[in-house]
Amino acid sequence: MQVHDTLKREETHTGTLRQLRNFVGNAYLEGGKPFPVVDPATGQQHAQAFEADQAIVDAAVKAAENAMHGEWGSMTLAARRALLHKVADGIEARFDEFLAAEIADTGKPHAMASHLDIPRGAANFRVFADAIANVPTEAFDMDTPDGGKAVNYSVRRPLGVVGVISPWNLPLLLMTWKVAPALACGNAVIVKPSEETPSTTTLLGEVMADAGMPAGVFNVIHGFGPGSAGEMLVSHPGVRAITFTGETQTGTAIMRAAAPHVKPLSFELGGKNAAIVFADADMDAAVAGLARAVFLNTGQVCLAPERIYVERSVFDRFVEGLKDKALALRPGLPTGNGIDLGPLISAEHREKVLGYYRLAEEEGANVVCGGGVPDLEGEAAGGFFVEPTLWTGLPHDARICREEIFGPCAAIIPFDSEEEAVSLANDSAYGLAASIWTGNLSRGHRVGAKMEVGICWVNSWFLRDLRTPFGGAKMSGIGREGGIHSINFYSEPTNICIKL
Ligand code: NAD
Ligand code: 6OD
Repeated sequence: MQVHDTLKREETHTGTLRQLRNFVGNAYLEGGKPFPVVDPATGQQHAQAFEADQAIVDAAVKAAENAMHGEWGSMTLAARRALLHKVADGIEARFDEFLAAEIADTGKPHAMASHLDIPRGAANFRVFADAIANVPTEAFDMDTPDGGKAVNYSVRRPLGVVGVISPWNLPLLLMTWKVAPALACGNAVIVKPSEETPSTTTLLGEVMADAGMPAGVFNVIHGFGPGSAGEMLVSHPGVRAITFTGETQTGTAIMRAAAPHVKPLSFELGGKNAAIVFADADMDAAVAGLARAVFLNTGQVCLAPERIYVERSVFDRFVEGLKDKALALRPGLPTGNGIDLGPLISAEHREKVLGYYRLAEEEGANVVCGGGVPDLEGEAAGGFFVEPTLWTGLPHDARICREEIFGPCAAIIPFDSEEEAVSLANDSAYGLAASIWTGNLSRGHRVGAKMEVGICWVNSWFLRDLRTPFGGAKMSGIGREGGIHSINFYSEPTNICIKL
């Protein structure tokens, strides 16, 4: 089946806009209430999506259930794996369309989207297509009370219809990170992408259909959270599990809505990540590595450090180095020459981040650099840009050091001993990621093992092996995904006990 009208442009009262329809049973549906999708680099609407109502959500659940009971449910593992590789091929074949769609929704610099977001979209499918082929089965033989024997083994079954709710910061990457293992395990999915970034998920519908994915295996519903498609998906009795990436507060709302049906939940939530820089670190590498960590994607990466603890003897040198990196960043339109700082996702999010910039000063921060809005010309003047910002002088209990900001900013705080650094880093309600910068790998190992987080990098950041467990401790999440951990969430074992 060839479906080629996803991103078709239509004249509307606001101009020529891409139309992002709900995708159910391998077809784009008419219906739903239109809402604008804005390019954050210019502040201009570039598309309109259609908010799914209850009838559309019900249709998506029905289509997904039918897929589970039909061809998809009885497909061989080899055929399923081949389809997932074809989906990866499809993303790669339409790389430029995915790139343009992701950039239009997020405003992120071209280099970042082309090196990270889109390649990871394809890689997620390949990795889980292969992972599912290598899952062991546990088996136990046992003595029975009558002196005989029995053998136990387990088979993995898919959960059924899985709801995938994804955020706006790395839209294709984070959505496929959940869709790929869910499909590898034989589930059907209904994806609710962020209302801010619906384009690449909608485009993926075409790729799925063109790859030969049976109708109803991959469905997309658009809309918002409370009282909209998100909540309808979570509370729908036909949806058997929810996998969610987003804010911690949203996670608690989803938990409440999922509770009546006791749905399994996998949550990747917010963070307030710490980095620790020891005096024995390669200082140039630490400065360069942390500049990338703090400012990549304009700080809108859940793993980004917003608290940097630096050993006192190298504090001033580190602060000067990071400040130079911040001042060298060039904000602007994604395709601009040498642009390496995109906008924040929305006017609303910029207000939130600027509110924290003001709060930092009220809490007594010394503003090392930034703190405001850059002066940009042309189309970018309408975009949601902020200056990269660094603070020193904040007390550890300041709200700036405790609450997730999700912007291109960090507080830099001195420490005097390894023990103190560990205790400061762990003193957080969150526990997603940490990074340690040291020339002493024994120390890296020792301190890493004490970090109360899901992932701790030593002398690096956001270096990903997709076979490893990924997730958050404390209020940063529930469960782990990646490799066998994803397979464990998206499938359920049944123990077969055979009396011999
Ligand atoms: P968000 O929680 O506002 O929205 C995420 C998704 O949830 C969106 O699709 C939204 O429409 C939906 N949603 C909102 N309320 C809902 C409800 N009541 N029921 C069902 N769905 C609902 O998050 P965001 O602003 O899109 O993303 C930024 C946040 O995500 C940050 O806190 C960041 O740390 C976190 N994040 C975490 C990870 C991780 O791996 N731990 C990765 C990326 C982002
Ligand atoms: O790399 C990944 O698999 C992943 N889930 C990254 C999350 C980034 C948060 O913004």
